[in-house]
Amino acid sequence: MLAATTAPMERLQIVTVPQTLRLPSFAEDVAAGFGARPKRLNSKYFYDAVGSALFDAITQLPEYYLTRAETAILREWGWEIVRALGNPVEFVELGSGSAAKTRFLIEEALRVQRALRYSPIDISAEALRSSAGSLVESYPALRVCGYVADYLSILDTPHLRRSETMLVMFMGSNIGNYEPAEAVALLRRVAALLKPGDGLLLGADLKKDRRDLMLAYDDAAGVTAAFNKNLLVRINRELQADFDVKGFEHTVEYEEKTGGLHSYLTSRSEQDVALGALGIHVHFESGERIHTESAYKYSLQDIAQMARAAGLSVSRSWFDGGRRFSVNLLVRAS
Ligand code: AVI
Repeated sequence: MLAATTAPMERLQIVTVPQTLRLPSFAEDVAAGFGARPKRLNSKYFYDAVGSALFDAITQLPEYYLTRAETAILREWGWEIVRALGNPVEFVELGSGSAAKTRFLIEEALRVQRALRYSPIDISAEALRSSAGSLVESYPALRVCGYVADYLSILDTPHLRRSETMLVMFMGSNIGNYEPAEAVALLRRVAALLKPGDGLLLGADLKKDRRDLMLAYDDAAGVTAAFNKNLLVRINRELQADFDVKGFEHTVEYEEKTGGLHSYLTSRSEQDVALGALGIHVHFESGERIHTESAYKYSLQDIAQMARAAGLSVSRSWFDGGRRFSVNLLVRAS
């Protein structure tokens, strides 16, 4: 039990989880991606300091409805969401970022239980320290145990094994940036963590009119284009490459059948680029595309199917007023 007078810093713990699995380096991934046909770059590399700031700007754009719609759901239905599993509950959040939207759930949980433990996981120590610090300042009955870690690696460690009822959150349609088979594999690993009675809260963007989707990923002000092209700026800086960033265009394509919104960097002309650190030259034909991101959109049936394939089932779903976005409570399939 937390004494009401416990100082904020005594309710905050940050653990840095060492990477056990050796993941390919940026250089290795870039070399493999440019060696592949079609050429590709992994969207996880968007998020250097500039890319993270550009993503924050994207979330404020009039065309990018996702963050606003998810926030509206948590604001309106947070009370029902935190009561859906039974209390007391504790929260774990995969890829917590600023944790701004999580506040709605924290506040609701603290209405029905005296104290709450929240375990945010984020790869950025800076984002984690700043969000966790401000949360413990705001809520005297909140204890935060944050993990600086890649959320994929921490799933296989004992850090998240809890005896209390646990609500694991994976919000913001981050699931959509995984290929369908990878998304199921990821959910299966989360499912392995869940005890009977636990839940996974999954934010997932919904299939909708192609024009709205294309605009959300190719906004009029060009912020998403800059976010995409920043990958080339990063490669120039970190891998001593000589990309002429203006020589590439941000292009998007929506594949209705799969719900895949694909982003590319398309070469405006035939050109050769040197990647100094890799000791290679990469040739681009005019119009040749580098695939940089897929953002999958789902029907309710797609979400149910994905959950089922991971050994989970959808217990409840909540929507914003325009039914553009969904927040789903997944539980272990019995
Ligand atoms: C982080 N992720 C859920 C965003 C999305 O909507 O797929 C990334 C993004 N890419 C372009 N705009 C936003």
